[in-house]
Amino acid sequence: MGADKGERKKILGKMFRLMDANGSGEINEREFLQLARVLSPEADPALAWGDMLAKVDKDENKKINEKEFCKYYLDHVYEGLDRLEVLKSKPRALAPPVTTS
Ligand SMILES: [Ca+2]
Ligand SMILES: [Ca+2]
Repeated sequence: MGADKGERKKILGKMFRLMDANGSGEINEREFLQLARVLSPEADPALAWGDMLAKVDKDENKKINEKEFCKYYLDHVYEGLDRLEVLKSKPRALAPPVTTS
């Protein structure tokens, strides 16, 4: 992976905004579950969210803000980003299902 830390931070910021579907500045459980269904349909999203909170939610308010998100992924993980990168090319994967009414 050739990206330096500044570049990674930029990518993480984009990821975060992508995950933060309603633009509130925090990722809540609902936003995460929506994303988890797209990224890992085979995994248990509720478990994944618990795991995410345990690792990333430093102030334990059950939401992930950009600072928590970037810090964790800069310090600990990068592998997952390849999967998240997919969303940049398929942003519609995140859109809520179309309701016909
Ligand atoms: Ca949000
Ligand atoms: Ca938090």
